[in-house]
Amino acid sequence: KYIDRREIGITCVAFSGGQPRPGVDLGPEFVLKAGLIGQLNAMDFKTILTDGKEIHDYKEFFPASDEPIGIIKRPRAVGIVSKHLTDQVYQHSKAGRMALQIGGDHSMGLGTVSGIARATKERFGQDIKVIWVDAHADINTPETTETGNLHGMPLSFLIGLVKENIEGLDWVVPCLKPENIVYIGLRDVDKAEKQILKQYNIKAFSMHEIDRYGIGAVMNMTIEYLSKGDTAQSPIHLSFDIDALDPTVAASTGTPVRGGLTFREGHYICEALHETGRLVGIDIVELNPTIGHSNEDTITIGCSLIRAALGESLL
Ligand code: 6HN
Ligand code: MN
Ligand code: MN
Ligand code: MN
Repeated sequence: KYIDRREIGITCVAFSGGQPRPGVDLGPEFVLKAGLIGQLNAMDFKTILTDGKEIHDYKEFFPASDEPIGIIKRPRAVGIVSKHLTDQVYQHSKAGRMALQIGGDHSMGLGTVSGIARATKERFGQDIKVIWVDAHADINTPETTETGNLHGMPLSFLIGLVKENIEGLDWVVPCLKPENIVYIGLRDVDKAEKQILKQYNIKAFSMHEIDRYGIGAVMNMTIEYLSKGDTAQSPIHLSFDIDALDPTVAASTGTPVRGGLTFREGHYICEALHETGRLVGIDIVELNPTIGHSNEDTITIGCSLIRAALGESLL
């Protein structure tokens, strides 16, 4: 009921500034070359490229110098990208389209969640719920980060943990409640992040829980958790970091961690979310085709995860 037409608004974010390794900005180009648009059209979706452009790098908006603030790297570039992305995603979502974002590093989650949250609040008066599928928790604050890489911090900004104004990022308005997040796939969480997860009682299914219960039960619990109370049927955004998958499955990513999701577990997550009928947005991020062996596999899997979340049937 949230998506009233078979239309997908696609924003390809060619950005790597939220982390140090070059190449993640090439993710979208490879995904398009792999034929994603044709695949979605074959599923009877009308695809609408943001501003009619295949790739967005937002470089014309970057400041000439972007000195670190404390240890935070490239705050202005990250801020500008996500500020534009917020408006682009908002436009699609507001028009009742599925918003699909391809990255690019995960700092872009700042923009995707902000845009979707604004649109769903306006359209339905409801708060957005977010499934963050990732090896990492991406919830460091500018105080707790050990690396200064903003792809490890978007959720702390989104839930309002960052009180100080950081130049370039001061536009971010907290738009996500901690109780409306569910993590799946965690296995490399920094000490300070663990404290934040505990303090705010954030729901998380780490690889340990996936091993214990199996992915079927984990998705049942996830959907049950997101279906309580007066926002029982509220819209859901999926932010899928490809590093949630095991590196033997998807090697082309910047911060791989052993012991991840299998090919099927990743797809099952997407299929189960599709079945809820509540998905309004999808991010697929951290595809870095310049890293790892057989990058074709990682890119192909990115495409098939997207199709799974859009309801490609297996039979
Ligand atoms: N990602 N926790 C580490 C950091 O730098 O804060 C890793 C972050 C990884 C971020 O994979 O999107
Ligand atoms: Mn991430
Ligand atoms: Mn990650
Ligand atoms: Mn770590």
